[in-house]
Amino acid sequence: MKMDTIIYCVFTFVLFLLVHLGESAEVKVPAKPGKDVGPALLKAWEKACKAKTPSTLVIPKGTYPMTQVLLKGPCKASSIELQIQGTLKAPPNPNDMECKKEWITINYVDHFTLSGGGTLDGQGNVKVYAAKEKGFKSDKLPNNLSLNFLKNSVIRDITTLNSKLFHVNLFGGKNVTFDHFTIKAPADSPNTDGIHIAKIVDVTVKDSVIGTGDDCISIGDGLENLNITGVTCGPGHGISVGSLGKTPGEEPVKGVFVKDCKFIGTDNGVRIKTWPNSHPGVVTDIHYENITMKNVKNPIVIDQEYCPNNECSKQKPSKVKISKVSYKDIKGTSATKETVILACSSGVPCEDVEIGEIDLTFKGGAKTICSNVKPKLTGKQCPKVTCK
Ligand SMILES: *[C@@H]1O[C@H](CO)[C@@H](O)[C@H](O)[C@H]1NC(C)=O
Ligand SMILES: *[C@@H]1O[C@H](CO)[C@@H](O)[C@H](O)[C@H]1NC(C)=O
Ligand SMILES: *[C@@H]1O[C@H](CO)[C@@H](O)[C@H](O)[C@H]1NC(C)=O
Ligand SMILES: *[C@H]1O[C@H](CO)[C@@H](O)[C@H](O)[C@H]1NC(C)=O
Repeated sequence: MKMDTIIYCVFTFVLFLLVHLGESAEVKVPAKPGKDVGPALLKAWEKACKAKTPSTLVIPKGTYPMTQVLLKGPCKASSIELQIQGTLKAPPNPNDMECKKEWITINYVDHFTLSGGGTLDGQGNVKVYAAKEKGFKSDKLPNNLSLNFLKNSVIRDITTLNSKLFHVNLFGGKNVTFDHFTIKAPADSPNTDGIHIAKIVDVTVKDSVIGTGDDCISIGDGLENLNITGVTCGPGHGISVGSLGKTPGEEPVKGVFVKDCKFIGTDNGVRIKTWPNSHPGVVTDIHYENITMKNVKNPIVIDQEYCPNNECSKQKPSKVKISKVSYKDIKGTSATKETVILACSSGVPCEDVEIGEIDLTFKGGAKTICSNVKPKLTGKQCPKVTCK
């Protein structure tokens, strides 16, 4: 062989290595219709997680039952992706799942991506919801998707359907983004919060559609820096900070920006709720901008006497301090006359609340209710906001 042929071959080989090194290896999860895909997924995950090179696990198109799965990190590779292209179905009967576990749990992974355009069907069907209404212990019902201590991770192009409880529980970690995420459950399914987020820093939810029987997004304690943009919520109970103050030692909620969102037929729009007679807490730096309401029962709410089912005493005020809240460019229609409710705590009044341009209409006349707050008015408000 001539020298230049050898050089050419070596050169091509090195080039090949350079191109393919660092590229993610695609691994097809051997999923079979009618067979629990959980064990196959777990096996593929464990292998991918031990490997030093990044992998993409693919669950192909098709419908597969899955009982339960826990995917654990930390992983060795710099990144790992799970592409769910098909539909995964939870067991229809909650008794067939281990009650202490969630349906799909993903823990302690850095640079994780969940994508693929597929569907997670919790099968929390009408029967389960009816059982829950009749007192079936709801803490025995699994959440759909539980994401704990993820870092630098993305959940993209995934649909979750009819969870038996919260659809997504995002807990702990840093820098997680939901993008083109869809959640669907009936308006009358109890406690099926869309995404519950707590004790985490830097979260984005964007360009997503959430319809459910409880809060579309609920924000628990210890959340810092959350951006929600381009989200459509409805049916549901709106986007809520809280409820807070019920348990001792709650960490502050700091920095929530809700922008360019739509609420359609929801019970509330943007809401902050805290329990009366509560433990101390802090909610600060919460901003709402460019929000459209369509037939929303209470578009703007601060409720510091949140007390569903009379589970508490309203005799003592909430001790959760709310400050630096702004509402700008909030418009549309209300389904009740109480369009703006700012019911702050008499113990720790709200501070630094700004109301810019709002235009919320109700046939027969909209009104505002406020207590223990003196908002700064910076735009044109309809209805008029008068707080004494
Ligand atoms: C957040 O995570 C994304 C996705 O992994 C990554 O591209 C981005 O660089 C991370 N941001 C920071 C500040 O680390
Ligand atoms: C959210 O937006 C604000 C300002 O719009 C920005 O300062 C912040 O870094 C963003 N947070 C995330 C998690 O992207
Ligand atoms: C307001 O939000 C809507 C989406 O609800 C978006 O289409 C529009 O561009 C936003 N307007 C501005 C001024 O950002
Ligand atoms: C899921 O989140 C809920 C809140 O979701 C949490 O209490 C529970 O431990 C987690 N498990 C399930 C089933 O969600």
